Amino acid sequence: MKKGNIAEMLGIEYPVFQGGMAWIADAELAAAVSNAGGLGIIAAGNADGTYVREQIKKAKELTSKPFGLNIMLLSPFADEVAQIAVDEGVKVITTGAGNSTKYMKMWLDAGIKVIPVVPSVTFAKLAARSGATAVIAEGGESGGHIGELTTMALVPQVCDAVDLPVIAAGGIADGRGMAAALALGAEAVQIGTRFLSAKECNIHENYKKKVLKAGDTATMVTGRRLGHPVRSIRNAFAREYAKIEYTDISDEELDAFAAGRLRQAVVDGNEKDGCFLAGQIAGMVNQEQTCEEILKDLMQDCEKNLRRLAEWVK
Ligand code: TUI
Repeated sequence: MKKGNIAEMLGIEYPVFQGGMAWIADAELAAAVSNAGGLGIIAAGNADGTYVREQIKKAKELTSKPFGLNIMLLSPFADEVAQIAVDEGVKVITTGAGNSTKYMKMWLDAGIKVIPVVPSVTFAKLAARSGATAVIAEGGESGGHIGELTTMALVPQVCDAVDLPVIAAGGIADGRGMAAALALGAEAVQIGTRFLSAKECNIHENYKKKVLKAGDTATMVTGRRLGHPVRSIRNAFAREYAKIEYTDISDEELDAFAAGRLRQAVVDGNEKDGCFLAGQIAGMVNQEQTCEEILKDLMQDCEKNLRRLAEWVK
């Protein structure tokens, strides 16, 4: 398959990014994806600078291939992590959950390729105006913090709106989804949920089991009231959050109710109280594989489907 501009520009073999999943995407997962030919991405999430620096150093030891850093802009440590990325010579930054404009000059001056996640055309245009290298158009099928649009509706509109490479994310787990994303105008895909099942993914085994067991309607969205809708696997915590979300509970109490839940899922594997972020595609993730197997399978399946689609043309 041809590489496309963005894969060429980043020096990666396959046009596949691994989603920068907070608490989950550590140096080991990112390096495994990069070693397998994709773009592995370390997630800074809500972690402080010390943790992020350590992970970057570890990834450099584990791979000689390019890898990225995802900066979650709602994090209290975003400013610190933004500077560490520059100091450590990170090559690619993706951003999520906010507006990256304020860091753009500093990163671009350092020669970093900056690829914001955008949930709408408005934010795609803002990213383009501020000098982004490419944008990741992420539909609401994704796990974690999501926008309102679906991948199907968002990706072609972003492709039309900006003159930048577009990476499609949200609801993509196999070669059919990847071929569909290319058809919508994207030139690469970002995959999160499928990598939850990777052998190199260090989440608690209860988390993995939950994803492997999940069906098509296993996820739900909570958090709209506070302006941060989040998709996770339905469990006691998610049900309880949904139940209290539109009562007279204060914003602070609601925030406090959700605090620390992702850690409880990822580290403790607490099935009742944890928040198990996953996308709608979880129903299609049914086996544990290495990152190399996932990428090989994805690329073979994508090519097969692109050939199948070519048969529709007379
Ligand atoms: O960021 C994600 N997914 C995430 S972040 C996360 S951790 C979290 N912590 C606290 C509250 C909420 C989440 C778990 N999963 N995906 C990328 C993404 N970015 N989705 C949506 C956006 C986004 C939203 C608003 C990007 C820009 C934006 O701009 C808003 C503004 O006002 O600038």
